[in-house]
Amino acid sequence: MEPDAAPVATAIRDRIAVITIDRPPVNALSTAVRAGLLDAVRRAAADRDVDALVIACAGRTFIAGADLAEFDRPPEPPHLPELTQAIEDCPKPVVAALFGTALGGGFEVALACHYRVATPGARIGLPEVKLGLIPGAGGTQRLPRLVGFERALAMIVGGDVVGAVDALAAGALDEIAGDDVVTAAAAAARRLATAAAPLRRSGALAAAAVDRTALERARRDAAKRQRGQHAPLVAIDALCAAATLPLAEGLIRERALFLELRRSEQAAALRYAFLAEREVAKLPGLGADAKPRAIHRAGVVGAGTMGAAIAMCFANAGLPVALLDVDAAGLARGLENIRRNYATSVARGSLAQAAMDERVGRIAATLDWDALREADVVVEAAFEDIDVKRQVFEALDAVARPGAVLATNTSYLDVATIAGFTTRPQDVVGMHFFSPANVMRLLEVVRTPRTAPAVLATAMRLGRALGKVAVPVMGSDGFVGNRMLMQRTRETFFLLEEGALPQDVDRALVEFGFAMGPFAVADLSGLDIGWANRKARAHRRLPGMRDCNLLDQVCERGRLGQKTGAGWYRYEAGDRTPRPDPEIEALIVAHSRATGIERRPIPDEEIVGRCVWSMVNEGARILEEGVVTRALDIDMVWLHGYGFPAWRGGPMYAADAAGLTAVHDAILRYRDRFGPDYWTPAPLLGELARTGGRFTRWARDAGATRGS
Ligand code: 3H9
Repeated sequence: MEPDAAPVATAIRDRIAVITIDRPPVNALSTAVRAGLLDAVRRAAADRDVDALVIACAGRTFIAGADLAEFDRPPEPPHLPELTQAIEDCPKPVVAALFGTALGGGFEVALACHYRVATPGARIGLPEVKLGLIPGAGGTQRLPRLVGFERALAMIVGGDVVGAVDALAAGALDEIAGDDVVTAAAAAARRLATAAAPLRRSGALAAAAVDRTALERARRDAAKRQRGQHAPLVAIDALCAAATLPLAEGLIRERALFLELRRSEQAAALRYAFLAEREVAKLPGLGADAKPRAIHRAGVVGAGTMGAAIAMCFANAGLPVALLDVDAAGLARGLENIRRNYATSVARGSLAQAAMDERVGRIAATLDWDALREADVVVEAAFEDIDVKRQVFEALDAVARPGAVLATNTSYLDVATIAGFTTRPQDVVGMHFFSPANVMRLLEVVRTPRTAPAVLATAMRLGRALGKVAVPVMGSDGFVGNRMLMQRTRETFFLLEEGALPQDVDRALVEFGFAMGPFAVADLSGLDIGWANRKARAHRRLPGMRDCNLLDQVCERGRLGQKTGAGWYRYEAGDRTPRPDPEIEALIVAHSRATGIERRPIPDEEIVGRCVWSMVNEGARILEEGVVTRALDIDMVWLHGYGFPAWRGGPMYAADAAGLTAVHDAILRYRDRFGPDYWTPAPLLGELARTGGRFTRWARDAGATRGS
């Protein structure tokens, strides 16, 4: 399509008007598309040479929804409900030809049609809640009339996308055609035009009765699984309107609820998170020499928990992978872990046995470095020790083919030093996966000053192919995530010695929206990791700086978390529920007494403020130092690797939303109370607070309009 060409065109074939939307990339319903489609429907309805209409799309998908780019402005006419009503009211049959992903407003357009034909691979859904919205063009009123109250609840409140076969069985589609969906839709349109039966209008169908049990269950589930989010509960209200009000009134109610959410902070944050997830893949400032290299075969060094899970990532993405360990027993354990992991998915029904066999078959376990000779990329996941890394990278340098990407999964070690163990530092990059690597979406892609642009581009594209959110970062101590986490962890320990208990800190942060509290997370991953790290970093603490050794005390008692039945909490056999433990309380209280700290009640607001703003202050330094170039890089790290609530956008977005003057003031207050060692505001934060700037905007215009 030419940039200025009309996005909607009509072709009349054998008295069927095929109206085609052509607005790359996803045929979103911009104002021009809505206007064009409304006009095309009205014209075809009035055209004596037309018996029926087909709504189709060019490109890769049917309409994927309202145009998110327009959501920062007030809605402009023609509004989508006007369009969907015009389609439903059309006196001639209107058939939707669905393929790709017919989502949100796109599926609402289809729901207003009188018949829906889809390709077998089409996926449909109303995922608005994931953007902090509800369907705003009849989706909450028409879908329950087609598929029943309970099914509509599941689809709209969960926001999940459904395949064509399931959608047909549920009644959301009328026909699955071959891949020439437009021809099939035209045939259906012709049939309807000649049939004696009246058109089936979704809105005219009888309202679905409210299923009280399903309703209560949906409310409970939403409060638990989508904790803190408004949209799912509002969606339930809109669905109740569908069951209790006539269509016209239900539509008015839906629209009012939609418009309220459209203006909400949660919707703005979720929209930011959605767009940032796409933006993060675009690397600013990479030249033409940054062409990604092809990856057909992979290698992983180290068959421990991390290495085995990374090998699974490759196998899941369809890539053959050689998994090397120098220890036969370790290799066997790694393979066993892989099998067990897949078998759990098979038992749960989320993976077919045949798919498991195929994936396991892609992983070739080996003790022989020669097996890595053909690999286009090798990820090292060996022990976190610089001498071990030296041995691995020298061996890789000797065996890997020229041009292979050599990646390290190190969490804290210097990637540039590791690159220096090879004769090809330009091919070395960090690929920092998060545990469990086969589940967590975050991948920090760590470049050094010597990493070739093409290698960075390769690692980024590979990350995406593995289903990860790959975030480009410069080598720095702890990169982005762990570096900020260290700030928060420190504050959580200080809070304990000042008066809080692990359950208080966890509760406050879970209330804030974190998936889990930091102490429960530490118990889950094992306290020995943090303990070893603390010991390794002890020499960096300057004399006189405040330090809290509670973690040492807990670990010295053999309490290493869930795996030992006790950590910051206690656990009952076979049960992962963290239970507050009087022994921990006694230990903490005794520690406060011994260190002369008078315990006090600490309000949740202070817990959250100290935990989150300490991270944001570090995030500002990370930006300032150029470890990342955009605030959204930091936000993506926290959303996809550390359970930061998406509806708060990420720490840097949340700071912007709170107002950087307020954040700066809070940090100054903490500095006055706790001293400057940990609470000196980052210069960038000070500058943005003074000039009324925002991290997210600064990042976008980095350099040119710094501070705007
Ligand atoms: C809604 O419909 C409200 C209505 O109920 C009520 C109205 C009154 N708008 O994800 P990808 C861009 S709310 C604008 O990388 P994929 C995206 O930014 C909406 N742009 O591809 C990217 O741009 P770029 C309900 C959009 O193949 C490019 O398309 N709909 C939109 O992995 C490719 O995207 C949804 O929530 C949009 N709506 O996945 C669906 N969507 O190339 C949201 C995408 O510049 N979209 N873009 O980076 C998706 O889930 C996925 O994008 C989709 C394609 C599955 C469609």
